[in-house]
Parts: sequence; C-alpha cells; structure tokens
Amino acid sequence: MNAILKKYKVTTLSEFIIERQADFPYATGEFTRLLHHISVAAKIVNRSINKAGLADILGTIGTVNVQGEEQRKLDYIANELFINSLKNSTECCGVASEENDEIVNFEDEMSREGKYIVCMDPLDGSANLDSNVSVGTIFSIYRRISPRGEKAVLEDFLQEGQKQVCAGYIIYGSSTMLVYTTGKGVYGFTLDPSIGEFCLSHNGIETPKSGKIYSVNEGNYKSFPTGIKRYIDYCKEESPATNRPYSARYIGSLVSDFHRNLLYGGIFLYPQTHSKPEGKLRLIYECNPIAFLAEQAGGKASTGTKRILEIKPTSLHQRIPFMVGSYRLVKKAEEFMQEASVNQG
Ligand code: P6P
Repeated sequence: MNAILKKYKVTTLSEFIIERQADFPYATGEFTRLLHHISVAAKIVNRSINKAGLADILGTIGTVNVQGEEQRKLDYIANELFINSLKNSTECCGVASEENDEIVNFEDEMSREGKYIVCMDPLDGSANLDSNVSVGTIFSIYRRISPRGEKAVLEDFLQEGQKQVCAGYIIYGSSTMLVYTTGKGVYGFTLDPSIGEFCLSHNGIETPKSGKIYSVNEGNYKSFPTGIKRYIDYCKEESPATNRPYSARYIGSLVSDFHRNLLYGGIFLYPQTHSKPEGKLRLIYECNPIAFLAEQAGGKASTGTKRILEIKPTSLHQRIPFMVGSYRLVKKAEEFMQEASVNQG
C-alpha cells in the first residue's frame, strides 16, 4: 500500500511553504499568504495565456510603458491580476512593476500594516507571445523599511538585492512552473492542471558549476565591450579539452533562457551596447531576483565587474549590464572583462 501511496504523494506549494515556515523567523503566516496569492495570480495568468489566441487577447493596446515598449493586452491583464492578488493578500503595502511608472501603494488599512513590498515584471518576454514562445513572471519580495501603518515609500523598493526575503519566477512554457527561493535553496513546482495545484517537482535545484551553453543576442556583438567580445570569441573556439565550442541558445525571453541554463548549466549575458549603455535588463525586478535564485543554486550573477546583489539601486526602472549562470562560466567572462580593462589602461 505504501508504494502506491508514495507514487501518488504530491506536495503542493501551499503545503511546502507551511512546512518550511520555520525558515521564517517571527513569521506568523504573512509570508505564506503573500506567496499563496502570487501563486493564485500565476494560475489565472497561465489560463489567460493558454487561451490567448482564442480569446482575442494577443497583440498590443496602442500604449507604451515607462520603458518605451509597446504594451500588449496580456501585459496589461497580467499586471492587473498580480496587483489585485497582492492587494487581496493584505500582506503587501505596495508594488513596483515594470508596467507602472511609479510604485503602486495599497491604501487600505490592512495593506498599510503589511510588512512586505513586491517588485515584479508581470509578463517578461511578452513580445514573444504571439509566436507562442514561452514567457515568464519575475517577482522579488523585501521587508519594508518604512514604518508599518504608513504608505510605502520609494526607499522600500530601492534596497540592495541581498536584502530580498524571496525571489522567484513563473515560466509559462510546455509546462507551467513556479520556481522560488527564500535564501535556503531553490525549489520548483509544476502546475498540475487536473487539480489546479503547483506540485513540488524540483526539490532543491543546484545549477551545474560549468556548462556548454552561452545565451546572448549576438546581433549586438559589434557594440559589446571588448571583454565581452573576447569572451564570446572564446566560447566559439575549438577546444575539445575544455568542451568548446559551446552551443549558442537564445530564446529572447529572460525567464526561459535562465531556466534552461539553471537546469543544464550555461551563461546568459545582456551586456551594455552603444544604444543601451546601461544594458537592457532592469535591476530591481529582473536582475536582482534572477541573481538571488542563481546564487542560491550555486551560480553567479554580476554586471561583469560587480556582484548584482550588492548594487544599491538608484531608481525603480534602472537598467544594468547583466551576466548570470554557472559559477565557472560567469567567472571566466568576468576575467575577460578584467583583462580588457587592464589592457585599455
Ligand atoms: P533582445 C524581453 O523583452 C527581455 O526583456 C528579456 O526577457 C530578454 O532576455 C531580452 O529582453 C531580449 O532582448 O534585445 O535580445 O530582444
């Protein structure tokens, strides 16, 4: 009987969070409620994405966000769903979202007492949606700095990434997965549509220390810094003894590229370019959460010269050069950056 029960035993996300609540000193269930509400919004977004082509919710809405990027119907829907669910949790006093120029304050009395704030990219890679390429939601949770009972303030959202209490993503791909860390390892949950639950499928993700995959938009090669060019050339060199040439894999959807490299080993790079001197990816709701996850899985994340999680943000939508993935691959890329800066004097 035990063998049969063991085969059908599932651990849902809610069960897992409660079991691990001991990881959260002084937690009286607030964090559990907050993460539960994120998972509820994720299920609804997943349902919307799965029927997008049938429900006339693909395409754009004729507006651009603070990034100057065309907003898509599903960007708007996902943003509203996550913001509403976070408000309903009453554990979060405010949200910073890629889709909103300013922070979103939750004014009701219970939310003002909330001790957490959330930074998020509600639907990263959404330009890929119409072609059915996988996309993702990225989220990052901090304890607020401002006093409970008052409105959230900008400083609550400009904390260094190493202050995160939780980071995670949902990848809406061949299966829908929620991957998160609270600083005690990385755990993956796969959505079982038949029961509507995220079920534990990756009980402790450790990323390989090295790998054979490099992910970068090589169309920007000519405008990369010298060190990055030299590293990409190194990835392409014939060297069987060191597993090179590596394989180029680039989906153009951060969560998808990162998730593959997390599991298989590899490096993702979005360096600075002539047209994007600070890089493209945003520090507080893309690079910081992904960097926290990478480090918790034994990987590394930097600008090429600085550890991402030690950078003090200066603005909500600040962009930053980014490389993340297997420890030894990122370290090698940093060495090329270091060598180039020494040679340039
Ligand atoms: P490019 C999607 O727009 C995104 O923000 C990330 O998901 C992705 O890694 C990157 O931009 C792709 O940018 O310039 O290569 O198309």
